[in-house]
Amino acid sequence: MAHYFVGDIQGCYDELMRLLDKVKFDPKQDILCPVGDLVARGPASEKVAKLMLELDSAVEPVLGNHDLHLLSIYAGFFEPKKNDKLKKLLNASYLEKYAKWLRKQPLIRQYPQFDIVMSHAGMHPSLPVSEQLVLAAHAEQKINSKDYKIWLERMYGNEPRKWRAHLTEEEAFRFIINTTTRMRYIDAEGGLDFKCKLPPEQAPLDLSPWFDVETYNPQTFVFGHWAALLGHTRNSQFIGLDTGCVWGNHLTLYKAETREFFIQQSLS
Ligand SMILES: [Mn+2]
Repeated sequence: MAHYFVGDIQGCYDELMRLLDKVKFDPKQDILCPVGDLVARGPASEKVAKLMLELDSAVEPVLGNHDLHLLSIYAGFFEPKKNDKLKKLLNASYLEKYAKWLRKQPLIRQYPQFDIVMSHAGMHPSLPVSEQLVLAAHAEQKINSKDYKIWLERMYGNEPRKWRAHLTEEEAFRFIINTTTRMRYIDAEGGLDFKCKLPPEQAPLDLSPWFDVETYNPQTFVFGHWAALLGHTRNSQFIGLDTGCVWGNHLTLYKAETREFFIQQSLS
């Protein structure tokens, strides 16, 4: 049995299949742990979604911003963006089943046997992981509840930038969603920044990648979301798996048992 963490798939079905072949992935024994953003910009989101449903208990994803946005499109709040290639998925017979499945997925997963914490964008450096897990559990309940559409509508927005005690329920919800699915940089005041998507060497000096801010959380963090990093965090405590397959770079798989990386060049 092995655990394979994989970067942002974004509808890159063929590349994912090549990687699963390469490692001889066996759904009866192995677990695939995608870091979120399963669908959207790549050529075959509908095939990736179908595969996720077929893998069933052999797949353990976390939610990414594109996964949450897909739920908002499904709920009727938005039309797909021009560069989202979601048409086939939105017309698929299994769309309802997929949306239901997606709503059951968490924002954060822990793998204590490897001392790994996984979320799509990362974990806030200034809050204990245990507190973020509590906030995430509340948010996950809302997304999986009957009232999920109300909460999806409340999800959009950049405030509050900073955690503080006595946030309202809605503020706490947005804070943990933004932290775990959208965060890249933290500004000089400790607030989340959502504007800058540049790699760290090109970023303004008052911004730090979240993984460069000093933290007392000792775990290894597995994340995706930030294609411009191409996996380079310069710190083995932080494993960045988004290597921009959908932008013509490559898809990265990480086998936790052996700490091996496998890559597949983009086929498009
Ligand atoms: Mn993302």
